[in-house]
Amino acid sequence: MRVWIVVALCLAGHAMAAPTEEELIVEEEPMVEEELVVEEAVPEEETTVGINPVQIETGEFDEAIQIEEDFPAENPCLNHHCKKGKVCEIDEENNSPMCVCQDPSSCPAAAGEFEHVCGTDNKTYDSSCHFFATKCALEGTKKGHKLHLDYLGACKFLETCVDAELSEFPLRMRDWLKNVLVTLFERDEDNNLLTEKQKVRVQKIYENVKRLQSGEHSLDLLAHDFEKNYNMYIFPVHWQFGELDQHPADGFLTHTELAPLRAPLIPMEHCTTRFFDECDADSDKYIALEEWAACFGIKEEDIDKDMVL
Ligand SMILES: *[C@@H]1O[C@H](CO)[C@@H](O)[C@H](O)[C@H]1NC(C)=O
Ligand SMILES: [Ca+2]
Ligand SMILES: [Ca+2]
Repeated sequence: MRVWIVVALCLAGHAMAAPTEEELIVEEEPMVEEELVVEEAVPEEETTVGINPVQIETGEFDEAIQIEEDFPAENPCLNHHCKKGKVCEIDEENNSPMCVCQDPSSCPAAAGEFEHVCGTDNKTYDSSCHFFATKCALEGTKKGHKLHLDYLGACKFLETCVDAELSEFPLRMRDWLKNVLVTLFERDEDNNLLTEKQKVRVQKIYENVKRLQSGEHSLDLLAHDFEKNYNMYIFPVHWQFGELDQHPADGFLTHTELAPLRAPLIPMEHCTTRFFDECDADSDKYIALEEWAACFGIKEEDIDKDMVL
């Protein structure tokens, strides 16, 4: 329920919605540790601590890896979680579970165009299940290595992001992050979406936001507010980084970690790709907290690693 409230608000707000599913996280850079994290049997109930509006929809698309439940006690695949694009099969020799590439034709038929996704090859896939199954089949090849899920929805023509638009992007994104946090705060009551420490921080923002009332904010107003209430934006920028930096939480965002935020945003905000590309100032393919904060206009002296937790 919460998801849709948050999402609806985002849509109404600034066309910067961020619904997404956890599976995007699984689209891997082939980093050894990350692969392990995903490949290993993950306990079914991974807790979603400090839940993120962009990650709440966890599991919605999990039908793709339904497991036969005839003999729950005896089926080694029952609690064996495979990453997206793979399914569990029993190794006959020693009756142990193993993950093998899923046949795309075994994916459930897409219920509609809204399930389509666009790959970085600019090819439309029926659903993320079809995408990940296809990517799995290419594992180990250069093509497979380069293929990522780019955005949600069918591939379409995306306008080039010009410099003037690029400079507006962080203004709206920052405002949106702040609104997401405030909404979480408002609905928190006993949901524990935020930790106590986070609540104290958001409380201040919340009181401030009551002044700058809702509605369409012009870019001028947003720019002015950022200057005037700069302090209010520091925490939301850190918070979002922490929400994304979890696979692993190492102070760097990979393409995969960023996907839950990017993928739903790209079709609506054509500067998304360029913004995050340029965010990686040293072009090492990772966005460090310092780079992230800088591209949202947070001053170096206000970057605080402890605030991310
Ligand atoms: C990607 O595909 C869409 C739809 O087929 C097309 O309109 C667009 O121009 C393509 N983009 C690129 C960069 O080739
Ligand atoms: Ca990370
Ligand atoms: Ca970098």
